[in-house]
Amino acid sequence: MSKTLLMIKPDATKRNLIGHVISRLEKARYNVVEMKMLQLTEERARQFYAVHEGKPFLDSLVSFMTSGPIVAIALEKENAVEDLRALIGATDPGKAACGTLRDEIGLDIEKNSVHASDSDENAAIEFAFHFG
Ligand code: 3AN
Repeated sequence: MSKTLLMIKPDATKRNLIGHVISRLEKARYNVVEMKMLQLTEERARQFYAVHEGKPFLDSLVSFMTSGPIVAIALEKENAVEDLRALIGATDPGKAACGTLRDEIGLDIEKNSVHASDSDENAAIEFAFHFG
């Protein structure tokens, strides 16, 4: 078993898609091990996306991620990180494979509904960020 971290972003919480996303995760055999709904501050959002410092989309991304509540979910399954990246699809919903979460509910490259850790190392960092 390995762990990964998923966030349901403000565009999805606003459209009442929390239950839908969790249902997709559970059907894909993920165990929810920790979960919380929260509002990111600008400082915390900048900390989370520190890797994107200097990118032209960072200010807009921080503004979006602080525009409403998010849900942070720690998940457990074999091959958790890689399988979840496959389940959510490409960053740009317009390019996400058919049937992936971002293809299904993502709005655009910024408002793409969900975040998932991209490596075991980042999963551990992001788990600590949300759950200590
Ligand atoms: P992913 O979430 O697929 O790992 P990252 O880590 O490259 O993608 O980007 C983090 C977040 O930044 C994305 N989920 C998206 O909301 C936003 N983002 C990435 N690239 C762009 C872009 N070119 N324009 C606007 N927003 C972007």
